Amino acid sequence: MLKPGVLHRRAVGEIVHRFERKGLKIIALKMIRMNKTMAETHYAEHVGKKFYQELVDYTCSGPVVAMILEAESAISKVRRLIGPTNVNDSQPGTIRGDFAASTTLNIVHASDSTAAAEREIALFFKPEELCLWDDGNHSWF
Ligand code: 3AN
Repeated sequence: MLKPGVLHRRAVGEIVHRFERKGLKIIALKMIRMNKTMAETHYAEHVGKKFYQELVDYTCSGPVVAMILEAESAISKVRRLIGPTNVNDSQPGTIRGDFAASTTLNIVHASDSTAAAEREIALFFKPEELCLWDDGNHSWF
């Protein structure tokens, strides 16, 4: 999920490009405005932490772009592309390393497990919004 900071930086295209360049396949993509209930559901595990309120407010402060990326080991591929949660550890060349100066406002979210992906996909997408497709005879990646 590309958080409002990505829209503010006019960087949606560049960040989506990084995932595509790696060979991840987009099977769902949409822009939405998250409301407080949705953000609180999404970040339920962080209730009570000192950054929680700022995180929820930030996530609701503008539109986000939600997408489902498919690949073998997609979770680890995506998390390596985005870089660690703590922006002081994220290397240049990663999305957070290149675009984020604040850990709370670290501009992208990615599922960190299959269980989280299933939960988050259900929160963001209706089943009919997924577009499953294949590369036919072309094995580009
Ligand atoms: P990630 O987004 O890398 O999976 P999570 O799920 O642990 O990390 O945290 C969700 C979000 O909460 C992060 N993207 C970040 O915005 C914020 N966050 C997590 N840990 C911290 C922290 N120690 N200080 C400030 N914000 C944090």
